Amino acid sequence: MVERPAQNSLFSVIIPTYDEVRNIEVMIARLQELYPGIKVLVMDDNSKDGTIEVVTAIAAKDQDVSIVVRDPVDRGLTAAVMDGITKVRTPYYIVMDADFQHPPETLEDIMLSLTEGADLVIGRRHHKETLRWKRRVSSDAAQCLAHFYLWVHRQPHPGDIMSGLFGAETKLSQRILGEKGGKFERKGFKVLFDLLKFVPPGARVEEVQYQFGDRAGGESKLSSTIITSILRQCGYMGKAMAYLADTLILNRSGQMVLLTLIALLAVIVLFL
Ligand SMILES: Nc1nc2c(ncn2[C@@H]2O[C@H](COP(=O)(O)OP(=O)(O)OP(=O)(O)O)[C@@H](O)[C@H]2O)c(=O)[nH]1
Ligand SMILES: [Mg+2]
Repeated sequence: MVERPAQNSLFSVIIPTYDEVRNIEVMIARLQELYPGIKVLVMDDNSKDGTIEVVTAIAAKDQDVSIVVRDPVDRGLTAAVMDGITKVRTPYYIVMDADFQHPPETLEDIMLSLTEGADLVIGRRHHKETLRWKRRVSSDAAQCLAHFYLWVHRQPHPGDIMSGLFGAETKLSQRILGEKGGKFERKGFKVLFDLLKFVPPGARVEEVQYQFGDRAGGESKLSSTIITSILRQCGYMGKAMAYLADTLILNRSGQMVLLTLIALLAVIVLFL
């Protein structure tokens, strides 16, 4: 628990949701128990399972909680988080999933780093034993590729670029979105990668470790498009590769092989 509760009101937690009725109420309650006074902003993409009704009912009684139900035409995890960031009115925000894979307790470390002057704090997944091997290979390949891309462009390249748990100074992020938001992969899943591409020189980027757990309830929303979506985040070459994969109608395994090959190439260029 944060020792100085007054600090909590400096933070908004942005939770993107799609069909999270089995998690969201417990998650909001847990956050408020740990960090009384913290703001919670749920960015929902037209859930059909009652998530909207549950959060709307909480928000009606609690001014610290709000929900935005987004335009269905613009559905996307990255788009939801981007819109959330532009709506934040507190000095800092933290993005986290609804399904308890990001432990609410880890927010305390992120909050501390931010109040001590960090501009962007990234939750680095500690254990990934819960991932099946196929997911782990594609996750590692994507990390390598993103790492290489950021290294080439002399941008910060922390250990877990694919993390969905991160916090930042609000004004800086809003400035990045205002200037570069058009270059973000709105329908993508990895908004942190896009943010890192445009973090200004000298920005203080830090990491905190956390234990990546199992989804508490409900279903994963990750789709097979994630691999080409990450490729599309890697400049013109990446976009061309993604186009190639889509045109050749590669299945997910084919796309995984392609991504792994490109990542391998990146590692060779980076280290040899
Ligand atoms: N607003 C919005 N939220 C989404 C969308 N897709 C996923 N989410 C939310 O984003 C968070 C992460 O989604 P998950 O499906 O858990 O993805 P993941 O954690 O990478 O995958 P798993 O490890 O399989 O759970 C959850 O809170 C989801 O409800 C979307 O299209 N729009
Ligand atoms: Mg999840």
